[in-house]
Amino acid sequence: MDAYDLITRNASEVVTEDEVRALADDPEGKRAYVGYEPSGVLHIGHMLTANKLIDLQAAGFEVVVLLADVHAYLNGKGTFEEIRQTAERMKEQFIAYGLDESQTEFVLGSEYQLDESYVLDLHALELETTLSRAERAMAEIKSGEGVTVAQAVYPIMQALDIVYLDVDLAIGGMEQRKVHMLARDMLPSIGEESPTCMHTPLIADLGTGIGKMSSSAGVTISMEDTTEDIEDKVNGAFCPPTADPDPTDEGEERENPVLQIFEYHVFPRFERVVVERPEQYGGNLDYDDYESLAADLESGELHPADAKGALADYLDELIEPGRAKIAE
Ligand code: IYR
Repeated sequence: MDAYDLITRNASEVVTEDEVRALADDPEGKRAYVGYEPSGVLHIGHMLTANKLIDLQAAGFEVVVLLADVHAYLNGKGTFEEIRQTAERMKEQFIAYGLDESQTEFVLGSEYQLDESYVLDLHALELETTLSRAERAMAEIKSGEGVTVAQAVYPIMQALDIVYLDVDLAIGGMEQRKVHMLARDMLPSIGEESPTCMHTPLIADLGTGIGKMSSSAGVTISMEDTTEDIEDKVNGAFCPPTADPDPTDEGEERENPVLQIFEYHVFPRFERVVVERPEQYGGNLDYDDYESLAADLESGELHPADAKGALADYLDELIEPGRAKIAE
């Protein structure tokens, strides 16, 4: 796989392709980052962007993980003290998950976001950005009802982070795209460059395949789950024996979250996937890419129950080091 393909594999959106190609051509010394509001425990959503950081490290990028404590505070996630304690735990879990500590720079937002120059640049950007633009950027991020001034400041700070962390590439899930578009449009107004961005897909709700999996609603998978929890959750997942499920009666689109987790979590981290089956049901199946597994599920060669059994085993292996860290 060439550097561009590795950097962009499994991305939903690359802004822009030409800009990322230029980075891929000369990755030496290039920096990429993801920011996370510290939250109790690492879950499958964090793990998806972390997979992308692991790809970027493999391609030669320097990787920055922003533990966005001030952002979490502005989004009503607790006191500074609570949030910072959570950030420390989260950092350990990221390392346990597979981010190479020697190649990853972990930064707490408050280390630089309270500096005078940052605050003055923030105010300059506030002058240029309309309230409605900031509010729109937050549609998929804000927690709770209503919009506070804090939530309007949030995306402007996120834009400024790209400048202050001196990164060449900003990564986030698709829910971050409007913040990144704001950054692309508005940073030039304070004399900074438009940043290059890349967005990872959102995984559908495990139980229904509708909407996106989230830690606040529905079923998610996290590093706190036991092996049995994972088996139960995966067994209960929506997984029709076709790669292109029909919409619901209400016309809502349904994804197959079991296939999505194979595609975005399992195949990027394992060279091959073995689905164990008793001889009487045809024996083991062995896959070295996602497409052949998806094709077998669609054709009926691979039964959803067998796919789920394998998925639970591989997920458990990915989660085990982080789970051990939590138990310490
Ligand atoms: N908005 C993110 C957290 C975040 C991301 C970046 I990239 C920042 O520079 C700052 C905060 C979230 O929703 O978790």
